[in-house]
Amino acid sequence: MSHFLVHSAATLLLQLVAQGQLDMEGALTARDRVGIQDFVLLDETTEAAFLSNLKKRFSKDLIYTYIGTLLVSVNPYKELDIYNKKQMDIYMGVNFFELPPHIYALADNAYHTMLTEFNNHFILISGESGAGKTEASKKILQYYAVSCPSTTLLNTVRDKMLMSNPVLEAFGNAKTLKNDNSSRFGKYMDIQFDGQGDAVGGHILNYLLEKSRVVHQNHGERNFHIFYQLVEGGSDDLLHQLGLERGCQHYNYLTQNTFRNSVFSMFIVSNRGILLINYNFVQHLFEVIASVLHLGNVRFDSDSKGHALLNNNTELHWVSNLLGVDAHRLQEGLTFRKIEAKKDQVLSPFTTDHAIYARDALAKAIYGQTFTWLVNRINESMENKDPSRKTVIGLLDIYGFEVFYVNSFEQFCINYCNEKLQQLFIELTLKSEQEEYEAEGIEWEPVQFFNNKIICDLIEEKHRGIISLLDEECLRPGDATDLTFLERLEEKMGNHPHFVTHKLADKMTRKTLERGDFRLLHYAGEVTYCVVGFLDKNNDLLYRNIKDLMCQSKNDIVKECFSSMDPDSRRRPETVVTQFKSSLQKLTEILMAKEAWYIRCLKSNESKQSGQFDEALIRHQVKYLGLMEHLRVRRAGFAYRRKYDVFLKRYKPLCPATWPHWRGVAADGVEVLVQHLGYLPDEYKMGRTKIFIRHPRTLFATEDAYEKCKHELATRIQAKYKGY
Ligand code: AD9
Ligand code: MG
Repeated sequence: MSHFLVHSAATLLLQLVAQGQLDMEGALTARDRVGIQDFVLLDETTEAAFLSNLKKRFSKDLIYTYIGTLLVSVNPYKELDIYNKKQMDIYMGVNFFELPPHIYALADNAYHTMLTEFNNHFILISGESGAGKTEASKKILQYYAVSCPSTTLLNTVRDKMLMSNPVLEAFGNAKTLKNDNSSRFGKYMDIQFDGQGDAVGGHILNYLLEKSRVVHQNHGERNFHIFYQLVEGGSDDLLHQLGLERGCQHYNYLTQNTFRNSVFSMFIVSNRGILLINYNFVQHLFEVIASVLHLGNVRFDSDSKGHALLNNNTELHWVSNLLGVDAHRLQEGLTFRKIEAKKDQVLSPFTTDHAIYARDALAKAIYGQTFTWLVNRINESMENKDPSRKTVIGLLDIYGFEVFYVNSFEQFCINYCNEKLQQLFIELTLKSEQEEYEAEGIEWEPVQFFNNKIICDLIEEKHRGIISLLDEECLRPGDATDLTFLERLEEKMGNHPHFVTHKLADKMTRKTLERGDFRLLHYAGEVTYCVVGFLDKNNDLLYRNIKDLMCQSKNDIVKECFSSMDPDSRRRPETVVTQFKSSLQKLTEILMAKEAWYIRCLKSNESKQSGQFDEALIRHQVKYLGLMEHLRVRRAGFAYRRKYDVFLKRYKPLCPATWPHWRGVAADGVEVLVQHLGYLPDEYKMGRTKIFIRHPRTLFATEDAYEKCKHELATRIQAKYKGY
């Protein structure tokens, strides 16, 4: 072992002692008590050993464990005293394996790699609904906000980044059966840093908000938090102004009346002038939220011909007041459809069902558009004013895989998105890792893994996948319905190993399926989807007369949102799922161009209880997340690799033969260098273009030596100049 490693191991031991993680009796005692902090060091790579280690650590509130540089996190469902300034200071600038695993360590290492290599990174946080992704992304953001160097000017950018979280959570999160604070939109946030490592800006991309929640929630679930925050937490004056009564029971769109802690702070903060959105807009934002609630209370009766009639005018007038649109035209828009026949316009009356549909479509459109508007304003406020020299760390926090009793179009989109992220993970780790060894001529025993590409293809393949068939049905004039869509699916997908329909269900899985259902065997488990509503939700149509009316709104937000929807365009807009598919495609491209870090979040139990380690549930997640395969690849493989010239350029001062110049081939220089550093034959391999280093600790030791050498060099130069 090189002396660098000895130094590193000693540092590690001392730090563990200081942290109370290790007593002086030595490493073995600690190992027995707190388990192994990197699965790569486990004696055996069986699932049982893996779970037992995870469980042991969980019972000691040690929720983080590494697999190499990947961080596994188990949701503790209780506040742990490990997220504070003191902990942040401990982890700042320290090598990955020198301290117990922590999300701060991962954040810090991504940050320092970015600074030293001046390249872009992203942190992929994945796991099923309620596993802890959003909490993880918040911890990382806090870490950067608190621990990066700062100037007063830049503090405001930081405050804005931090504040964007509660604001977007208020509008985009809701209670579901899986998670009391479930993300109902996908979020990718770039944190931009300048060359000194100061956070100088941020940018958010948002993905498909589950806006159907505005008008309907399943039993036991709730609408978006913001509605409750307004009707429960708004001042008397404000509620009076908006025509709202205190209490959710007054609103049809708000079914449950338990009130979660308020994050009403955005408005207070904007009052103090720090933040996010111009104060004038805050009032408009309240009006939008209130108008949606009033819309939900608009009711219809039917006349003798079965046509819809407004039940009473009060709610409608509130909507028209708050949105600043003509009440008569609004009423017309909700009860008639405008049909253009040649040059004439004919009003065709709605049935009550149709009127309810139009009303709900408007509520969803207003809310959905406003959400995007909000993201845009937040982006403006966080914009980096000098983008000349910047690198980024991207944080991806998307809705997790979910299975409910009834699963609809929304779950289909969410689970599809999770398939894509799993595919990305496989591409970037298991697959490309093994391909790289092959390309570099490194001897390698291949590790088998399940590649979910087959499911991604089933869903998204051009002309043949589920999405294409759904779009075809949506565009087909005439008698297309949810059930004809299902028939098409049965016809085209019947034989696919990951697709089960009513007809095949008994035979294949021995579980029956209802007539209107189809089942997908996702990477993370089976999900039965009910096709009802698929076509409508995918079309997401809003009648033109309503759209036109909203463009004339006196509420600046609504006006801006609807005008940008291009109401005059005769072109049919892309369907929801196709837009989603291309946004995920773009996301994949954004991510593929960056260096990846992974956090795999595990849900400890289904009942949101602290201290409960549901072994079967966790085993299932460990399996489908591919953690065992990842571990096997990691153990057999190499944690670190760099092109010869890059490696040599950085570390050549450590060896007299390579410093200051190496005249020969870079690979030979690297060989001389690592020999000098005392690398053992088993610790590294020389590939065709790169050096591969098995354990990060070897590299860290080299890096320590480099820092020391740099310091000595600087001191020598200083001393030399002092002499003059
Ligand atoms: V979803 O896919 O958006 O439905 P997430 O985002 O994976 O889901 P979330 O981060 O919201 O889950 O975590 C769910 C709940 O678990 C939180 O509201 C906390 O109560 C709890 N949690 C998660 N992580 C931690 C943690 N590190 N410490 C304490 C935690 N509690
Ligand atoms: Mg979340």
